[in-house]
Amino acid sequence: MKTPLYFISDIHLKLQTSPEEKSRRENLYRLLDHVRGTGGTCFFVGDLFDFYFEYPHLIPKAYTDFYQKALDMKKDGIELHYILGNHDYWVQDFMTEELMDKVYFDDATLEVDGKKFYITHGDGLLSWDHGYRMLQKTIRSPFFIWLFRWLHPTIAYKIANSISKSGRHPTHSEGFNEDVRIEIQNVAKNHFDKGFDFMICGHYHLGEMFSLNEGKLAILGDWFHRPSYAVFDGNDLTLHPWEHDA
Ligand SMILES: [Mn+2]
Repeated sequence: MKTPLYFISDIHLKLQTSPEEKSRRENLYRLLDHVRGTGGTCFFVGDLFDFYFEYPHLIPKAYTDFYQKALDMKKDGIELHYILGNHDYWVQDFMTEELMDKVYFDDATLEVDGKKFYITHGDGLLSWDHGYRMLQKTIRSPFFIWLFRWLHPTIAYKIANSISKSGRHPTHSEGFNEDVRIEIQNVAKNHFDKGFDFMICGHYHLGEMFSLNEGKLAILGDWFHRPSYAVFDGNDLTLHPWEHDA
């Protein structure tokens, strides 16, 4: 796998266009152009789309410019890896065969330049979140997906859009974030004890990096408030803000 490896998550490309969304995408595409210039590899660590549900013959049109960007990157030999999140789990062969080089329906583990990576979107990791894990199991089950696919796409996307609009991007209390930090750090220490060097996690929108035991944990940020990315240069993993005017 070609270094540098870039990791971004929680971009939540929207189904609805707006001036803000346009400028968010332009900013993202500047980073993707940068990645392209380095000849490295790009990892999307979940929730790339605010909602993605693919049908055997249909894909959502709201992301056309992204598809184009991804295909251009692939043409230049940039490998695209996609760990699915809780907003974009429902991919089919357009995503797995056409757009991405590799799609991970579960956590990803890999070894590059002698370093071992554990990469996860991270939803369902919190020990107290039993209700969420049950919901996750349900909406990822083949039966649920089969059932949802029978809805007319306009209705399916309307439902998804209203759910997405209601509970989106709550700013968590500092107390909650601190609980999350402790919890994910414990998960990471476990992986480091088993020989992993780096853990990369999305979903919690923190944009923070921690050195623990013998390893490093990156909890990636979202692309609403402070866009950021993590990069592995072949030796070390670091986290950086990606500014609009950088
Ligand atoms: Mn998520």
